[in-house]
Order: sequence, then structure tokens, then C-alpha cells
Amino acid sequence: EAAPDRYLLTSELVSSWFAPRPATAHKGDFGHVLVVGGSRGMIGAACLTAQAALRTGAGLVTLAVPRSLQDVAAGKLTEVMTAGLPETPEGALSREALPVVAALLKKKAVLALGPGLGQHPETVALVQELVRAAVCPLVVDADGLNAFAGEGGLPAERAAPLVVTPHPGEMGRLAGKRVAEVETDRVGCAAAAAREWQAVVVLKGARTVVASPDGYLGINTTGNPGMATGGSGDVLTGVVAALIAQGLDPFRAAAAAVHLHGRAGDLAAGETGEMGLTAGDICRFLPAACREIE
Ligand code: NPW
Ligand code: AMP
Ligand code: MG
Repeated sequence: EAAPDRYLLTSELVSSWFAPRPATAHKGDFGHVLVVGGSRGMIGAACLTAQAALRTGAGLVTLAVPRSLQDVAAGKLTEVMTAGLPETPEGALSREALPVVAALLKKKAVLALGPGLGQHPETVALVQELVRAAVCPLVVDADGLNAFAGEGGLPAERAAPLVVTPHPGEMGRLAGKRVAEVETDRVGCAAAAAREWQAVVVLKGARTVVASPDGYLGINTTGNPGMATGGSGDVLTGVVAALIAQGLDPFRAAAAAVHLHGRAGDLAAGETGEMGLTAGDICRFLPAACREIE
């Protein structure tokens, strides 16, 4: 029998965390998400995160990418605002982006950091400073996590709440474990990391585990192996950020996000099947998944 602090993330449970939108609502009520990601060669990751945030109901989304890639991002995303950040000659974010990001963070509800950033040393330094200093809630994924691989995990001393979304490979690098070790005790590994890093930890993969620093656990029930495709995780990052922007606490935001993301993947697979499913298809079915619980 499940302990009272351990939840199976059913549709019924997740929908109980949502209320209908007031008839007089305006976009300011649903939060402004800032996505910082992308580098030359991986701009699509950051675009997927931003698009997913909009498709999950964020009021406004701004995507900040290396300066030379801003127009590419803007060309792909009609409803998303864009910003260009200082970059290295290779087209990765440079340390000089820090004050620019700090200025962009004013009036933002949440920062989604990491998809497609790459691992240039300048970018790694920028990410490390941002995670410690940011004063709004953070969702850190992908290369945002890899920036801490040599640090033995995420810093518990921070100014703001943190949600991290590692896949087993990223978790292994952060926790100093082999992937096989992570996979043999997914719940234990996520719970220990959540306590140690004082963060909500989303350990991805079939039956994603969500763990909070105070010991709450959620196990996801949605999703399918068609979602094992490039960019799936980048979509999830945007979903978590959108739900934080709409006022859910970090644990519920992460738990509802994995549910909706998996459900969107299941609805998408109903149309495309598993083999040909893309991350963009998951994004396209996010509204239908939201509709089931809103
Ligand atoms: P192997 O080799 O399979 O045995 P990485 P990434 C290991 C961006 N993207 N699930 C695996 O082991 C991301 O946002 C850009 C997953 C391998 O060694 C990041 O910024 C796209 N991995 C960047 O690329 C679309 C598992 O982990 C390593 C695993 C790198 O992200 C694609 C993979 O991790 C992508 O999202 C498991 N269950 N078990 C774009 N369109 O712009 C073991 N591994 O090296 O961090 O690579 O996840 O692709
Ligand atoms: P990433 O590796 O960062 O692109 O993340 C992959 C995403 O797809 C995560 O949200 C995983 O939980 C999901 N995913 C991958 N494989 C499966 C699977 N076999 N069953 C359910 N979800 C999966
Ligand atoms: Mg990923």
C-alpha cells in the first residue's frame, strides 16, 4: 500500500489541482516565462521549450538565445517574443549574458534554463552563476544540468525554488553514478537528490519519478516509448515552466507537467503511431491533454 506522501499521478489527482480560468482573466494572470537556451546547432531545443510553454497556457513567453540566432528563433515562433544575448564566436552564450538575463528576469514568473545551450566553458560559468543567484523559480534541464556535472550536483544554497528534469544519463553524471545504478533504484535516487539539492527532482524515462525536498513522491502513469525521440525532454521543460507561471507550487507543477506531457505523447501516438512520433507532435497535442484536466 502506498504511503500518504507517495502519489500515483492519475488524471483525477492532477485535475484536482486546476481551476477553470475566470471569465475576466487576462494574459498577465497566467505568468510570463523566460526561456534561456540554444546555441549554434541546437536552436530547435530552445524553440520547443518556448512553444511547449505557450501550448500549456503560459500568458507570455520570451525566448532568449545567442544573438546570432535570434532571428532564426523569431522566424520559427510567431507568438513567442525573442531576445538576443552576448555569445562566443562559436555561437554559445557567453558570461557577458549574465546582466542581460538579469534584466530580462524582471517581471518574469519563472526561468527555464538549459535546452540546447551546449557545454562551452563560458556557458557553463554563466549557468552556474544564474542558478545560484536567480530570484525567480527555475526549471533547469539538459545542458543547464550538465553545467553542474563536475560539481557533484546542484547547489542547495540558492535564492529561489528549483525544479530539475534529468534523464538517467544526466542524473548519473550529477550524482556520480552509472546509468544502471540510477535505473535500479529510480525512486531512491530521485528522493536522495531532491533532499541533497533542496530541489524538486524529475527523473525522466518510462514511469517518470517526481521527488520533492520534503519527501513527497509522484510516479507518472502516462507516456509511451514513441517519446524516446530527440527534443521530447525539451518540451517537458516548457510544460513545467508554464505550470509554475500559472501558480502551481514547484512539486505540483512538475508532477502535473509529466502527466500532461505523457498524455500529449499518448494522444500524439494515437495519430502518428510510436515510430514516427516527433517532439513537435507532443507539443501539438499539449492543448488536447490540457483540455482533459482543465
Ligand atoms: P548512450 O550513449 O545512449 O548509452 P546527453 P542529450 C545517456 C539538446 N537537444 N535517456 C546516453 O547514453 C538538449 O537540449 C537538442 C537518455 C548518452 O550518453 C541538450 O542541450 C535538440 N539518455 C543537448 O542536446 C534535440 C540516456 O545520456 C547521454 C539514458 C544534449 O542532450 C535533441 C545522452 O545525454 C536534444 O534534446 C536515458 N534513459 N540512459 C535540437 N533539436 O536542438 C543513458 N543515457 O549527452 O546530455 O545528450 O540528451 O541529447
Ligand atoms: P530527453 O531525454 O531529455 O529528451 O527526455 C525524454 C522524454 O521522453 C522524457 O520526458 C521521458 O520521460 C520521455 N520518454 C522517453 N522514453 C520514454 C518511454 N519509454 N516511456 C515513457 N516516456 C518516455
Ligand atoms: Mg533532454
